Amino acid sequence: MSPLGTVNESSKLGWRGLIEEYRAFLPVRPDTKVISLGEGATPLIYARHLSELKSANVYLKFEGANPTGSFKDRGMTLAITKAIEAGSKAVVCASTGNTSASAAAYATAADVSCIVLIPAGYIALGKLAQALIYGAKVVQIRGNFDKALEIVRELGETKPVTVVNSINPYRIEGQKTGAFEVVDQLGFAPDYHFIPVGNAGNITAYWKGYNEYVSAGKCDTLPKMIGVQAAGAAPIVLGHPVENPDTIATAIRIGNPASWKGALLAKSESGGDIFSVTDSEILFAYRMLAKSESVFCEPASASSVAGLIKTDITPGSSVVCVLTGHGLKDPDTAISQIEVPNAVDATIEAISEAIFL
Ligand code: AN7
Repeated sequence: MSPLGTVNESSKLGWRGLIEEYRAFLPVRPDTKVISLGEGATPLIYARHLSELKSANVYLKFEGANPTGSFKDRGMTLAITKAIEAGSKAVVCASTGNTSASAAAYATAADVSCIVLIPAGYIALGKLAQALIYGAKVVQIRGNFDKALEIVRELGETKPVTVVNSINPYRIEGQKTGAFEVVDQLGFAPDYHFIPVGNAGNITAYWKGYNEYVSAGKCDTLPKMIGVQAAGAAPIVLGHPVENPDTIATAIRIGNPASWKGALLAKSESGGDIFSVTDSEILFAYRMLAKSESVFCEPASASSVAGLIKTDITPGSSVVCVLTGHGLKDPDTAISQIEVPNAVDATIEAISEAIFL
């Protein structure tokens, strides 16, 4: 049997988790005890309808396929691995949901305790269920994510706990492997990289990853980084913090991003852009992705595609949109977007009538 927090060699047909696969690019020593749940190696799906719509080759990096259903697992495997190496016994994070689910799972894999602060009433149901069932100490606060992160920063300075939000640099280091995978899967870097922006850690991480892969000779070009915020939570677009951010995409309901500067650098150095999309544009992309591309992601994730739909891109370009989290995280939003059919009698007649045969 494998020891706690390690992945059997045969996991994912030989994939050993992203730390082992990208060891040379990550701050681990030969004797570092790696805490992994087999994260990474997520599908890069060719989006045939979007490709036709934009006269381009559009790919979806489906991060919902990670062990806890979001890209956060990329950063968390390394953040928890390094916390354990440093002798930490407890980790803490603020979260709009996905970070808490991931931190809870990896903390359990490492046998350390996990405390999460979440904004009461603004966490998708699946994420709350995850954090609790993985065994985290969940504190719901009367306040938003920005307030929770402020308190977590203070806890990190005053209590014996390791902060595992993306202000922890190991989170960014782990997440940059998303860019490595895109290049390894495509064989080159795309022309455009669309990505949702909340706390701005992921756009910072992908830009770092692409740059490191160019330096290592793994690809020759860099993509234009296109960050997409929700219109009601778009501090970077507006150029100032947003006191009361609001959007249906609760994952990116963030008014004062920690990696603000990293996002602006990614935009300016890559010749990209950061702009916003409305909730109805997000929901349109969300439904379209499921119905036309067979990919069910959460609303925040669909903002990358909502951004692509609005953008004029050069025909023939290659485009990657990161879909950051799984659609099952947020069943309430899914149900609100569809009509759930009533039950009918279990007879051929009643069923035929229901399906208009
Ligand atoms: C699905 O879980 O901030 O710009 O606390 O869950 O790196 O913050 C989540 C963010 C995009 C934004 N898509 O990424 C949290 C949290 C999904 C997310 C983002 C988040 P960043």
